[in-house]
Amino acid sequence: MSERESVLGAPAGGATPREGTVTARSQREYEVDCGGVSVRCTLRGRLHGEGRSVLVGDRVVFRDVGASQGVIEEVRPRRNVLSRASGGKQHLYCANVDAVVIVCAAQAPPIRPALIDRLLITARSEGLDAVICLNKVDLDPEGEVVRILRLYRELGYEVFFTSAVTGAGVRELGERISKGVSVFSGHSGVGKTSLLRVLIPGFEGRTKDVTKRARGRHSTTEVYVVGLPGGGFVIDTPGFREFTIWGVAPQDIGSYYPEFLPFAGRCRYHDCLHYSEPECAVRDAVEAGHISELRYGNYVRLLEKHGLE
Ligand SMILES: Nc1nc2c(ncn2[C@@H]2O[C@H](COP(=O)(O)OP(=O)(O)OP(=O)(O)O)[C@@H](O)[C@H]2O)c(=O)[nH]1
Ligand SMILES: [Mg+2]
Ligand SMILES: [Zn+2]
Repeated sequence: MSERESVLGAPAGGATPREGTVTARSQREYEVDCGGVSVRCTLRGRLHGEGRSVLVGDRVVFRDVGASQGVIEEVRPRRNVLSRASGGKQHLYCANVDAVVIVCAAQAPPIRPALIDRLLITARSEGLDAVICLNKVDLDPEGEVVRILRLYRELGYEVFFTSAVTGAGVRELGERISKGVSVFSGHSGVGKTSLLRVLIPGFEGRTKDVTKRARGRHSTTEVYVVGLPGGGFVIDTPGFREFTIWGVAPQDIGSYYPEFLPFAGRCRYHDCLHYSEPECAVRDAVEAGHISELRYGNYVRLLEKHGLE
């Protein structure tokens, strides 16, 4: 049965289970899109009991319990799931996505290259495309941050330079994400929702005034999906304060640094962590200027934080 048929065919107050996609999630409620119609759902007690989480992007089976109201009974197997760690706990935040757009700002808030690396590793470890978007280039078009992001581009990463204020680069970004589902990920205040406002005419974004915490800024407070006019869907997320990678073994971190690969095979130890081992070809390459100190420094920071006990 197609989604459309299921919408039209469901009896009022419906006993027939239907399937849809979770498009938003607040404290206790989920919005489920079923053939273009939005249904507000709660979670069946049993799923609560099993500690099963329902994420934006999940395909779910739900049962109608009233006008535009339903109860989620089952979560379909996921293609992938994005998670991060903070406070030593894993937080899942969306499922079934195709690409992660790592949004950072040329200025305000300051860039943290190690964070970009963490997000790149998280995306790649889930087999997802990763795209970097340096926003607010209007504030500092030729500054240090732009130079750092050019380095990432030289390393083969896809980097877009955008401004939600002047509109520069936003069309190119929109074209890149016009297929599948992308998630905008990055610190609070880098301009994720502002970029969506440029990409989607008339779109306001789901924000709340967080007067106390953020001096009247309109921070995104929930994860939700929105469609782009040229095709594709974007998941907007609340900016995070802390993002730690989860589920990547220390000895694997180096494999996410493509510039290490030509040298890593020449280290004395085949399981070299390129940290303090003797005759490490990667460290030699950093000293010789073949690998950027910035990237190697990020690597060491990740290793020290996640790997070395
Ligand atoms: N100069 C400049 N300011 C921008 C740009 N994009 C966003 N801003 C401003 O930066 C601030 C934060 O923008 P938001 O879009 O709310 O940032 P966000 O990433 O969605 O933040 P959270 O929802 O808290 O995660 C707002 O005051 C925007 O007007 C830009 O390209 N240039
Ligand atoms: Mg936002
Ligand atoms: Zn080494």
